[in-house]
Amino acid sequence: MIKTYQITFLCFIILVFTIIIFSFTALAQDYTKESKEQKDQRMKWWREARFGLFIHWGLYAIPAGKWGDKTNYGEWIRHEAQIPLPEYKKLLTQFNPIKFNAKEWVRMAKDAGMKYIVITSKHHDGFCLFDSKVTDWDVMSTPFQRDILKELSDACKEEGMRLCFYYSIMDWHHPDYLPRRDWEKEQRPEGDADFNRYIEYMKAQLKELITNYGPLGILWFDGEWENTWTHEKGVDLYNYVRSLQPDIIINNRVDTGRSGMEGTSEPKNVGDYETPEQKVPATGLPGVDWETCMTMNNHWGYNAVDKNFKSTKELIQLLVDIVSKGGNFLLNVGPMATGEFPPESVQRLKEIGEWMKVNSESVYGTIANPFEKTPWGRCTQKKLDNGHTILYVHIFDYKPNDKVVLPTDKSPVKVWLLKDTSKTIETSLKKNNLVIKLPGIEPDPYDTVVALEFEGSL
Ligand code: H79
Repeated sequence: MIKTYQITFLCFIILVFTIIIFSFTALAQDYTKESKEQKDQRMKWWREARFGLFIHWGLYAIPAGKWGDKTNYGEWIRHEAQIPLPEYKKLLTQFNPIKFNAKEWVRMAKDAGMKYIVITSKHHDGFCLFDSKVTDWDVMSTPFQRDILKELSDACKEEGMRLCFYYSIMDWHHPDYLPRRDWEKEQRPEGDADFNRYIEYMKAQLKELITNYGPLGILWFDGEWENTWTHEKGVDLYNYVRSLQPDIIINNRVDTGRSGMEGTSEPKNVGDYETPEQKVPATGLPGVDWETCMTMNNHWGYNAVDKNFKSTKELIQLLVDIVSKGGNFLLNVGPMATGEFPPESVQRLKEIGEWMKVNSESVYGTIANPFEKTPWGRCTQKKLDNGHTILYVHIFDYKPNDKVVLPTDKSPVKVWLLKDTSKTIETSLKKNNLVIKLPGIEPDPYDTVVALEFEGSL
């Protein structure tokens, strides 16, 4: 006879085993092995967005690029000017950006036509723009004492903007991070530094970022190139972040193996997209997702004397060039220590927004140009549900009454000018080319866009 207590005991054993097995499968979940459909679903918003705002902000905004008699520093100032940690820590007492207004920042991005914001939750100097319970090296230790990322997170939710965080793996402040900078090995001896303990610190912070400010769009890692970071650690961190928010997007810098500023990785590397920095790949990166990040002037962090800003025309044409090659554009602003964007950046965002208001449908949700050479500008295209294709012809150098030639022998079913749909535009086929006769209108100062709808693909 089986006794009741024996049954109870058996049930208990089965329960324990089930729990053990379940927790093992949960622990072992490998998010790098998803199907193409699953990844397509996760990347959907990002592929449609095409345009985002990068924000580099931290203590380095206070010196604004100046240290001693040099003025060409940015967010790397502590390393480049070799500022000892106790000296750099003094900036903490000066951080008080009373003009910071999260809503204004988000509105500026939104009005510029940007669909996501990536902000430095922690840059290489280790300073955190959020209220972190695992360090005092954060905004709550400054006179400002406001959780900047919380305010941004609330503003983004209100405005329908995707919030994303940059997070540096390299950390010039945490005692457990290794290696030390060459120049500070004596000032900051390694002592009993333990890199695995540093990884636990990162994981605790990433959990804070995702649970207190999320759901997030992207985790944008950086500072992964020092020899303490390995492929295995990258895979583990990727899976850890996905386990906290399965649909989050993570850039390729979570892993090793990046080819410098070209930003591409090897197939074995994890990460959802490639990250060219300050450059646009000549013919895009076919078959993979990628995003070019770029500064508006020569620095990521605020530099008071750097007035070498790209013009609005250059910025819009960069956006169109990148999108025509199938990439996203992450354009940087380095806010000042007051909490405001530099006026040059504000003006450019505004002007980009005015162009986007009329032309954004030629950017959002479009895919790469079908043609090889378009000397007059760029093309983007969009597939419609009915099988039709809209081709957006971006004419950078518009001359009224001029002709633009497309290398296709297809005739469009519809042609229109985005900035003035009342204008009729004639097209004709000549020797396997489609010729568009431009109307005699005032050209757009940045990029005049003509849309053509075709049956089927090009
Ligand atoms: O966060 C931004 C940069 O701080 C970071 N990535 C972007 C998104 C970055 N890390 N490394 N690099 C960029 C390239 C390294 C450049 C260096 Fe230098 C050359 C580091 C020291 C000499 C650039 C130039 C920074 C200081 C001077």
